[in-house]
Amino acid sequence: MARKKIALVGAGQIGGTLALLAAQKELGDVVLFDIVPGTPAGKALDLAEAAPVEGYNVSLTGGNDYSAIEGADVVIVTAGIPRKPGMSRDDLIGINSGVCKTVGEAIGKHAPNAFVIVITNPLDVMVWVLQQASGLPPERVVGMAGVLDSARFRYFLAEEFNVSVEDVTAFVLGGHGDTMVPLVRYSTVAGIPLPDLVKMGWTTQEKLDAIVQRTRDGGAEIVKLLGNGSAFYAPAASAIQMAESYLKDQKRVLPVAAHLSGQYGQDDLYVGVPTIIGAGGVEKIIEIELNDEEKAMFQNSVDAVKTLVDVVKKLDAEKS
Ligand code: A3D
Repeated sequence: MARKKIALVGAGQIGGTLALLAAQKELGDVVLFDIVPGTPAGKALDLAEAAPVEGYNVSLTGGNDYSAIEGADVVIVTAGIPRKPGMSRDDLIGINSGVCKTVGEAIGKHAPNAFVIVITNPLDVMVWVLQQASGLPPERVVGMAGVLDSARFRYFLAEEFNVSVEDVTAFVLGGHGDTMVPLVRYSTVAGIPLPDLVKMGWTTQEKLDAIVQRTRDGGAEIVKLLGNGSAFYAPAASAIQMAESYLKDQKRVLPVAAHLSGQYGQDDLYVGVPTIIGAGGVEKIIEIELNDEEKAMFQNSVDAVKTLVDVVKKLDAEKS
């Protein structure tokens, strides 16, 4: 069986980490693309030279020409600029929407059969831009955010309860921004919902509320600590989990920014929802029941994403 091909558009902090993880898991041959001369080829060569030590049997190459991504099975997009301290994800919209349009067109031309995972911020609207520009079917273009946001939530909960991260499941809905909705009711330790754990005295409501807020601010916490750039290890690990589920048809249930066409009462909008990811891409969007409070929080998050879509539409209209 021929090896799969994984194209990484953007060879920065996340791009390089994606390449390492994809190689270590032997998901397929890896090609890095970037507009900066030398960077993708340099990172690819460095990682290829680690192969004899790490023992991975994949090829790693890099280039500055879009022909490099030709025929890719998976494309992961991190092209653009990251946040600096004091910036919100939304401040990136002007530059990154232009980048995602160019990248989308290139994917449509060179890798039209790929499963595409977008990471560039502001996430939900960037996936929307890229899908439109690519012409690929929406079930094969998704955004990575929910896996990361849920992972942060899981890590904080595991720390609080002093249990393995593996036994904590958590759900985060909505857009990847300050309005994201960590769903306490649907988050558990070994199947025990968080509200029950409060009743059992494992934690207090105040501590749980603080963890929810820390999850919402998870990206900013790292941006502040790093001082120059944003998180990259956990974002890369999260996108690789999505790519693996697609490539191996694992049918993992993962929260991703998926294209809604009627689900959750939304139309032609990308936003974070639980999905099943398999060989068909987004094979199913799972519509969970929300109570009134959760519905209001979800709607607030959806409205924030819609506002950004309108900003992009306005920018486009000004250009044409
Ligand atoms: P960084 O290390 O700056 O890498 C971005 C790379 O994109 C650089 O190497 C650039 O040269 C390259 N680039 C810029 N324009 C183009 C273009 N037109 N074509 C190809 N490559 C280009 O950033 P990073 O890797 O830390 O972050 C990448 C993106 O991911 C940023 O927009 C972040 O905000 C975003 N991000 C998202 C999450 C989510 O959870 C959604 C988390 C962390 C970062």
